[in-house]
Amino acid sequence: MTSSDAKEIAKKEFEDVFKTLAEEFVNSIKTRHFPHESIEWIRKNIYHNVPGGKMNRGLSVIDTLKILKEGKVTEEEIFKARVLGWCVEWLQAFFLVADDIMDSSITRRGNPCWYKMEGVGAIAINDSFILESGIYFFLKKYFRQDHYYIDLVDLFHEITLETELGQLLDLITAPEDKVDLNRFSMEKYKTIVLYKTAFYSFYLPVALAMHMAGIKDVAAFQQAKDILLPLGEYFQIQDDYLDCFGLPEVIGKIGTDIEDNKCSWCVNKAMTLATSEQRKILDENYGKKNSENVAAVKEIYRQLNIEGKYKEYEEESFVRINGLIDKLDESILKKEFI
Ligand code: DMA
Ligand code: MG
Ligand code: MG
Ligand code: MG
Repeated sequence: MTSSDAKEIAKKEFEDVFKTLAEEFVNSIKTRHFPHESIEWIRKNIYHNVPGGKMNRGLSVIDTLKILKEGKVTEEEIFKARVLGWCVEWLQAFFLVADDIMDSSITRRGNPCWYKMEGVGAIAINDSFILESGIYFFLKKYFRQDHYYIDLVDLFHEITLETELGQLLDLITAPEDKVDLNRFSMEKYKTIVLYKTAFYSFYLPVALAMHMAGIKDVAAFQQAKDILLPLGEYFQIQDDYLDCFGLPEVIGKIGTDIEDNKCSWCVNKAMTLATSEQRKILDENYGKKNSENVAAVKEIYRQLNIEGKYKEYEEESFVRINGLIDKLDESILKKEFI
């Protein structure tokens, strides 16, 4: 069996748990004797928004647990790691439903955004809250007896706040009515992506597995952050690059960062390279919901070879992050298992 076959099997086994969890959540609403149409609404919300992504976040809980326990994991532990993986995916769904409203996005994972679905609209705001509640329903159902239950609850709360703070900064740095590129800087950009993406996408899945493995040493959690947060920054820079240069058929979503006046890596990079004439064109065209303005911004990106600069950044990050991994003090984790 090749490693890609093994990956496909792991993915399939993870996906199989989704339906069980979705039905458990829906059934718990049924026991409240809620009207049939509300039960069906919730089911549709869940099936539209939770599955269908790359599932990297969810899968990394299981991978991390297997590595930490050096393969000595029971079927029950694997199942519980899958439940935690789905909790991360539900958290992601909760954020994305709201993010698409706030970013005026059109498609997600190749489908219309949930708020764009017929009859949904602003109800999507409450639907996003319901998805968040799913996390705590599953934590209680599967982990309430475990000594680390409160650590899991606390971690989800903490990471949720961090992500919300990142989303706040992302949004107030991109006001719809006042385009002012002077608000942007690489430094501000890094704060936004650390909070809105890196904590929940990279640190959270690993930290959950660490709690399951019984790790208590704060130094070990800090060490995980030291590697995973830079990885998260790299991931969001890639997301920003793809927003502008990726094909919607491939990335499953239509980019809106230029129209939305977002403090994206692309515009920050362009600002560091632009001549005063090019900067003027950026000032005049950025943050406008008109295809001619967007095309003018993309033309400046082409002139400045932002695609090439991204490729350079990618190579540089690969070396830098590998350097961080090589420098890891392995004794911190080993101490936990002696
Ligand atoms: C995503 O930022 C952050 C969260 C918390 C969902 P984004 O708006 O760049 O994401 P996407 O490109 O997927 O809409
Ligand atoms: Mg978005
Ligand atoms: Mg956003
Ligand atoms: Mg994006």
